[in-house]
Amino acid sequence: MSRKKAVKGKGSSKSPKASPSSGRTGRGLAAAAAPSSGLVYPSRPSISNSGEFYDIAFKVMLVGDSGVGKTCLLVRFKDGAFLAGSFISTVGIDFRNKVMSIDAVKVKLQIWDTAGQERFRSVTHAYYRDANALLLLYDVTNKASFDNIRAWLTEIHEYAQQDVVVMLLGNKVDSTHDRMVKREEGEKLATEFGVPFMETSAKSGLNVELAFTAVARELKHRTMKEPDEPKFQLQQYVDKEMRTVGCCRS
Ligand SMILES: Nc1nc2c(ncn2[C@@H]2O[C@H](COP(=O)(O)OP(=O)(O)OP(=O)(O)O)[C@@H](O)[C@H]2O)c(=O)[nH]1
Ligand SMILES: [Mg+2]
Repeated sequence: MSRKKAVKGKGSSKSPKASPSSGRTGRGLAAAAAPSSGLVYPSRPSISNSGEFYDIAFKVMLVGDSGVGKTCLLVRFKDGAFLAGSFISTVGIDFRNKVMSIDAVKVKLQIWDTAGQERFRSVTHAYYRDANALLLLYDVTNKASFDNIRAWLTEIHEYAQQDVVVMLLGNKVDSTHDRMVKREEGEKLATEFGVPFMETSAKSGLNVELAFTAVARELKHRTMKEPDEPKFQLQQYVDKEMRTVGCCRS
């Protein structure tokens, strides 16, 4: 299998679909590269300007209401840090790359961090169709963000590919005293829509790595699975990993 190099860092600003570039007040770039095809196939050589090699690549999008912790989740995963302090809303859309090793295969995740604010919705819609996976977040301390999950799922259904991997994440579980949404409620909703579910904390790091690893495994499995190999069970994998490491994996 040939290996390619990963493009490093943040999204470029050449997108024709970009949000207003004058408003760089948030953490994200106001404009980002236009979506291209979701997968990079092992046989096709690829260009890049960073040093990391990879075998396959996938696009993952973080979606959900403003303030649920999408940017913080990405920063935690990518840099192992938590963005404390005042909340700076993402403007438009931005991406970061991370190469993970899954069963000796280098899997590059190109992770798109979207703005949750309504005014950027038309920008983010354009990126759904190329996403291989969507991490849909709500904030366990914010009931409205949970109630809006149904609307988000409708939107995903409308704009994303039919076989997109969707995972529901209840974030901010470190805020135990402010919790407004029970774990069981999240599980119930996820079961209703047939999507895997887990609770996370970008602040403590709880389950952050696991969420991305599970999605990367699912995508890698779909692409490289042998015909007689059984289907990867994402929820089972997550449950098993959480049992193995206890409740508080970071
Ligand atoms: N306690 C706690 N706070 C968090 C966590 N994740 C994010 N926050 C806080 O929540 C606020 C919003 O986080 P962001 O990551 O910027 O939210 P977002 O979903 O990217 O918001 P938009 O960019 O507007 O869509 C910030 O003040 C963060 O510090 C978490 O896991 N626990
Ligand atoms: Mg953000």
